[in-house]
Amino acid sequence: MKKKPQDHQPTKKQQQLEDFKVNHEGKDLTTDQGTKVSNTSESLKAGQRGPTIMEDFHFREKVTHFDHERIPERVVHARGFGAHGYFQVYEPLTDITRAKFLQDPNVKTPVFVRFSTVVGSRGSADTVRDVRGFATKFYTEEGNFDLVGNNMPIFFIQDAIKFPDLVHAIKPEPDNEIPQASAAHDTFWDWVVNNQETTHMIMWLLSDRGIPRSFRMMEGFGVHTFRLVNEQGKARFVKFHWKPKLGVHSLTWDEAQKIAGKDPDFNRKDLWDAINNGEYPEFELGLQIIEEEQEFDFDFDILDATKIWPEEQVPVKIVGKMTLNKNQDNFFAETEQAAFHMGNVVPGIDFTNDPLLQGRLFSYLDTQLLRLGGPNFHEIPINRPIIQYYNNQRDGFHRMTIDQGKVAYFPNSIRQNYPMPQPGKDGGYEHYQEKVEGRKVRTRSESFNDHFSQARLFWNSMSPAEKKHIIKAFHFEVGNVMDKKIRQKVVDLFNQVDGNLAREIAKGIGVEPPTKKNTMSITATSPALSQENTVKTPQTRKVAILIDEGFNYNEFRQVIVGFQKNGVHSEVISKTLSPVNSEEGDQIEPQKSYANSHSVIYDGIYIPGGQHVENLIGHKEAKDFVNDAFAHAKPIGATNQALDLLTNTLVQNIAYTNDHNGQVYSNLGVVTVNDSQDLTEFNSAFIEAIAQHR
Ligand code: HDE
Repeated sequence: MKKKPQDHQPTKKQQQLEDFKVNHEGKDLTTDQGTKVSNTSESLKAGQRGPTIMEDFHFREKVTHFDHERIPERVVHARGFGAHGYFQVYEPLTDITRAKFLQDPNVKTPVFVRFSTVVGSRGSADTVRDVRGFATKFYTEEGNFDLVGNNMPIFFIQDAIKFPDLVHAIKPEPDNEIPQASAAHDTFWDWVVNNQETTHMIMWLLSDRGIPRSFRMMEGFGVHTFRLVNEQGKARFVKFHWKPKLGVHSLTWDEAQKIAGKDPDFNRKDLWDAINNGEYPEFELGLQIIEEEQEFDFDFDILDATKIWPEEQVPVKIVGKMTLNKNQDNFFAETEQAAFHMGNVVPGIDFTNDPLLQGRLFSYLDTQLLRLGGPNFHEIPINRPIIQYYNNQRDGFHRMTIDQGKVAYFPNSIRQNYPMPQPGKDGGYEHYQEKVEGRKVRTRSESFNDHFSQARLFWNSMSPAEKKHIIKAFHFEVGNVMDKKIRQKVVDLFNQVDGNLAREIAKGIGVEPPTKKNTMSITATSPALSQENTVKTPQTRKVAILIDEGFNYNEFRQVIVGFQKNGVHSEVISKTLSPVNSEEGDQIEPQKSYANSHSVIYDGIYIPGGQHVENLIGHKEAKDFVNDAFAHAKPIGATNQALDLLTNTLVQNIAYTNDHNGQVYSNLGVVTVNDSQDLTEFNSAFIEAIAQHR
């Protein structure tokens, strides 16, 4: 996981950004005009106790700037976090696209990625149940290409004209602006029962995908069907995927809710820390490709954004890898001012008639004109391409470039028509010449009408644990709906997905089970949909180690070494932050105390043996740590005397606490050993449990 030093080489984009950076270290304070300031803590007054006077240019500048320092937050995806990196293709993709950045495995294309939640405001918590945005800007030698995706492969609606309705329904209700960052309220579920096309997306949203453990452990999807076009002009349909090298992992709902209070920045901090630690998040780019001739070979319409292309039917071809290797320097300048747009494409990548995509092609530029204050936001450092752009667009708020000469029109003879459009063979973007013909109609294709088959496929593909989580999520989300009629309609709607699902939902929300249970016996599954089949690794997991006066240092040290070998992080937690003495006399300074940590922040816990265990047994917080970790099915490790702590917690019936004779015992993620000073075997069993996560 640790990267070699050459990975720190700044990309071309990172070098470009250097020109805009300002280092304030050791500098004199000046006004925005460069005049040195003598006092910035007292305003200029007429007499010591008199009024502040207009003449105080420094006061006016300082306060005016402050008064104007907020910009509108994004209307959706307001809360986000970005990082820099690069992308490299594994093999030339010449056969399928002419896009230059997909031709040469030696080329590192700079990227900036912004992960986000959708519904909450900028200050909302990271771990709410929601879709996550996964937007990538590739700064290619042919201009910027933005892949503006989500962590779920489908969407709520089929036509972009419904987007304002959807968002009004899911955002806080307009009379009292409640609830924040949540779909668990009447207007959203009223929307759902009146829009059957949303059914499939609800299955994803209420699954574990809605509460990712980490941005580093989510898949990303372009959602829409795009086109790739090669040099010969041959086009194919494509869907874009990002596959995280660490696998796809989630929190539990109880954890997610508690983390929202304990550490609302949980996901952004996780990304920031991983990059700072040199554990660069990696995502492989995958393509699903359908030949034009096969457009109608499927039992779904490939232009319908509420449908996946099951991976077992259309395999995902892995074509390259993105590595995020640098944190931003300034959140506002980079993450907040980043502007993504599907319309930012390069030759070789093209659109289809997906009606959701078509609408998005309008919306992003439009909203950014307002959010970033005019038509020149492409000049903001984070948004600039790495190549110079030339055209006759001029003026507008905050124009930065000084465009020389009198000509700002085309055609012209004064400058021999320059800057000059170029034909496709010389790199000009030429839209794919798809044949389109039809009457002007406000209708939807009948091929978009099946709203339940894939929702059922998703349900059928879940493991028993994943199904349980979905049912519980329904109980929480729909249980918060006041209007009983809406709750009843939810049950009736999901009866069309699966009769048992509907019955289970009904049980928790005080309404009748479906009158006529759906007994449809379609059992097709898609294993790729279940997170149980994902990559499992201990790398970058974070374990809490509980210690008190008189812990056993020898055991502590052996486990730490085991962690380090396997890329597992740990934090030592005790009553206070004061140094703690081991039995052997070694001193350890805890990183956290019970007052400022909680088991939900960690992926597992370990308790070494030693006399300290008696103290731990007396600490409610230490027992809470164990009980909570157990309730969340996290790995718990305990060695020698520490088993006595477990017998004082909910773990008592799971942990094998007697007569170990030095044998390691592992049961439901609880790993113990007694009578053993050599923890080699314990370490491998505990690391394995950490890799399994739950
Ligand atoms: Fe967005 N979406 N969206 N969206 N979207 C925005 O653009 C919109 C949709 C996505 O990190 C907005 O600059 C419409 C699908 C991401 O800055 C806005 C429709 C997918 C981000 C907008 C959709 C997305 C946005 C708000 C229905 C996944 C954050 C601020 C057709 C493929 C990008 C902004 C970032 C942001 C409109 C549906 C992903 C209003 C009209 C489907 C990741 O323009």
